[in-house]
Amino acid sequence: MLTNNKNVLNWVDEMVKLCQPDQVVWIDGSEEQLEALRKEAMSTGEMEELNQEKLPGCLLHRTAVNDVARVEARTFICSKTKEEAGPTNNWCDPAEMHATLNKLYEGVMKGRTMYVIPYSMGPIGSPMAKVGVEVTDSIYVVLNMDIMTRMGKRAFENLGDTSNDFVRGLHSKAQVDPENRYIVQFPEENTICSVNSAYGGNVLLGKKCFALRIASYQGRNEGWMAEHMLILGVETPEGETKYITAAFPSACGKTNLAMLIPPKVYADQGYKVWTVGDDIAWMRIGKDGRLWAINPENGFFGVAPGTNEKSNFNALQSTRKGTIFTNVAHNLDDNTVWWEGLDKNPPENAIDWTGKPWNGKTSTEKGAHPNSRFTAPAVNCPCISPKFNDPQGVPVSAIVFGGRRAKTAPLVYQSFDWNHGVFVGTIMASETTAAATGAVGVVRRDPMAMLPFCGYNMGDYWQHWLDMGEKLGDKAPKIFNVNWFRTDDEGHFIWPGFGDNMRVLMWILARCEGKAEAVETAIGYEPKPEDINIEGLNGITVDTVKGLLNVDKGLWMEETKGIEEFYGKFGDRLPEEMKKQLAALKDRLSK
Ligand code: GTP
Ligand code: SPV
Ligand code: MN
Repeated sequence: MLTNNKNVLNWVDEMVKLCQPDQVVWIDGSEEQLEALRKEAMSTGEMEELNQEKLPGCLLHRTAVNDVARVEARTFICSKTKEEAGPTNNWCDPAEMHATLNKLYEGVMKGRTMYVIPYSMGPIGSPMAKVGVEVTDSIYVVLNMDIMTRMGKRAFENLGDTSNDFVRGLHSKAQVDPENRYIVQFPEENTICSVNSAYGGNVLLGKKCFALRIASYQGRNEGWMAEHMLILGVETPEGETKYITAAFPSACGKTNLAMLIPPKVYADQGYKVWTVGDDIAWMRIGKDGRLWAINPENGFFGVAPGTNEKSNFNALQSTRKGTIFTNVAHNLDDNTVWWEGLDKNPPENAIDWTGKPWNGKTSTEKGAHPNSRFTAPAVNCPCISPKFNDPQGVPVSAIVFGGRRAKTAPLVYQSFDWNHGVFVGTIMASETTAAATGAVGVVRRDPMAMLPFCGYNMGDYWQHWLDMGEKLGDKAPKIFNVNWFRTDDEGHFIWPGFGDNMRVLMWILARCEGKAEAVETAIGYEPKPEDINIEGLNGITVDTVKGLLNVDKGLWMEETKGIEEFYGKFGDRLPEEMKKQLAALKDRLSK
């Protein structure tokens, strides 16, 4: 036992009685204990050790083929009332859900070990950090939580002996039965229950379940924000760093933007980019009245496919040691890993993500699952911010929303003010990706990239954004929207993206400092095409940028119909202000 906290001890006791494990192991976070668990996982085949010269400390894991992404249809917010969960969440009466779950958990760990993982979301000792305890029957979960959080005995330091302020997380892989898979948040009970999955976001309960679903609920009650946002810093040649947070839906480029390498035109001048976080931001108003952000995580659970030396050098570097790879291809020639988009030289002698022999030169099947991932320690990242562990976090100058839109959304635009910026966040839509099960490439509304992650009524969440803006007043960050994914008539991306996205960030920061001009359009302020720096870009002219910034009023009028329909679901929970904003947009479009 690592704590005297009665609330923790009582809850773990209850979980033991319910799940009936053969033994209970408290995870202290020591290297010795972790090494023993790695050895055990390797002996059972749950994990495979990779080439220790090329990839020291790296392991490979394959999940069941039916268990490769978040399962939104089986994810529930069980607040006391359906109204509180709102129209965008699956809901079930908490008592009924507990009854269903308890049947699945009863005796589920017979013959297994229960691991008790204390962890901190946020730097230990940070006023923003929060404690969680996850019990699980999966070593994969323990080893991933070690990378993704500050785990072990030190996590209890913040809690003390009497506090009840910790998030309870019960996970069992059970039989990995998709029919009985549940990912359930009980916001009022500070509790998460996950069963019958052993994949990423479904089971690393500190991540989406706690740091977004439960934390968004806590943030509303306590006056702060939990957002699906990366955090990056841009350092000028003079050594001053400005911070930007950005919310894009899953697999829409957060990790890539957070770790971008400045194009030559900026690197030569001495600009640098620093990564604070790649997926989640917790933000509160500081003593100076500005908005401050921390990354509650300690590692990156990143999309592998498409990651390469050129697209994301820093992410690739982050995965060269101490990393767990999930559902990538296994190159048997040198015992390393491969995925689509890593290089143009797929291995011939390999095992694909399903565990079958695979020849990358001749096979028409993919070697890695499109949602295959790496779990990499943040300390590995060459551009990790010196502020990464700062308990106060970093001050935010700009908030950026974005998604995958082939046509409608322009490369970049700025909101007229905070409330209009909140509106811009609520009308976000994006093409779906492989990060969740279901169809890929379908446009769906995804406000603030939080559709699958908001732990309460999304109408109230929008009101919370409005309230935060009122508190921040003129110290509020400026709000923008970007789209790297506009396509030409052949379906090719027009904008080069990746590191070149810095060209857009530079306009954004210039706007925050009042140093760039803008053109007023029906949807917001846009750069003059010549104000996006295209020096050194092949095939991109001022005219290309002009095209990327084009606002098609017809398409946008169509868009307002979708927004109206979506808003309609919220009834009287839709803030009046959003109705006004929509009416004003229609008005501007019709002029
Ligand atoms: P989650 O971890 O699911 O939250 O994803 P994410 O938002 O961090 O997305 P990530 O950066 O991992 O990128 C997902 C996919 O989008 C990868 O295949 C990238 O190669 C691709 N991508 C990222 N940035 C860009 C860009 O600027 N342009 C284009 N065309 N593709 C991009
Ligand atoms: C996402 O889907 O937004 C992820 C991956 O970051 S997961 O942790 O599976 O949610
Ligand atoms: Mn994410």
